[in-house]
Amino acid sequence: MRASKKIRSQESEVKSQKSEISETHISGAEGLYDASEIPRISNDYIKRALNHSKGKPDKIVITIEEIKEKPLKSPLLPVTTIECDSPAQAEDIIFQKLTELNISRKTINLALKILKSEKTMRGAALITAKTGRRIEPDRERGVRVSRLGIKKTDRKKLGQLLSKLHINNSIVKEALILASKVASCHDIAAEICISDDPDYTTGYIASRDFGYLRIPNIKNYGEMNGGRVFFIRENADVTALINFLEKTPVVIKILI
Ligand code: WAQ
Ligand code: MG
Repeated sequence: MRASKKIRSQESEVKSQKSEISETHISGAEGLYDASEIPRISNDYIKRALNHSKGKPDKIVITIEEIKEKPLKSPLLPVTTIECDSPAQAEDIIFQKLTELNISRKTINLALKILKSEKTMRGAALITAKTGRRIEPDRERGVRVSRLGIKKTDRKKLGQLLSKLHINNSIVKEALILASKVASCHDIAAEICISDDPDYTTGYIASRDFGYLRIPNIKNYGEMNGGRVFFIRENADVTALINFLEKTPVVIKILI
């Protein structure tokens, strides 16, 4: 599902007084489901698009595609919530954890700049971990991870697991499934995510090394910025990587 709204942005140059129409991203969601679940999920997605803290969309697109290949299986990342009282403290934690994975300070600074930009993307930015090169082909859109899901029995287990941690909601569930697919890719060293929803202030960093690390107060309440950045190994095959993220079906397994 993809929901957007047209906005009229006044051009800055005074001599040309024309205004430009551009589309702003409101909300998106994707998943792998049984055919019998299509009506219910479509309904959920439409409701979500129509009741979003970023505003009312004027266009909602639902795409439904049959998947013929057998999905790959990847393990669910372990979940931890760390104590964090402010965005400044969050940055300290981010630098500490990501530099331990040999991601350079330059790269982390660039990632934070992207996540703080008021121009939000629909997908994720890709940056090389050491040299801090931006490598996604479309910098406005980014790379949208899709074709990811969890089987019904594991979905139930996931609900129980998250209930114990008092975070059993669809925001955490979907983010955790996405982060688990992303972390299963060996060319990705880590991910950082800040929601672009003004009323959701918990973000996360994730990797195969330290799992899914939730960071409360990663941004201040009311802020509209956010996004995702994936830190990529220098010599990664970028085309194959993007194809995996966007096209390869992956089902997340709970191994407990
Ligand atoms: N693929 C790539 N990037 C995405 C995708 C996707 N499928 N979905 C969202 N993004 C990017 C996009 O730039 C959005 O603007 C940004 O991430 C934030 O998306 O455990 O709700 O859907 O409590 O607002 C984190 C949960 C919630 C933390 C993240 O993200 C927790 C969230 P949102
Ligand atoms: Mg959002």
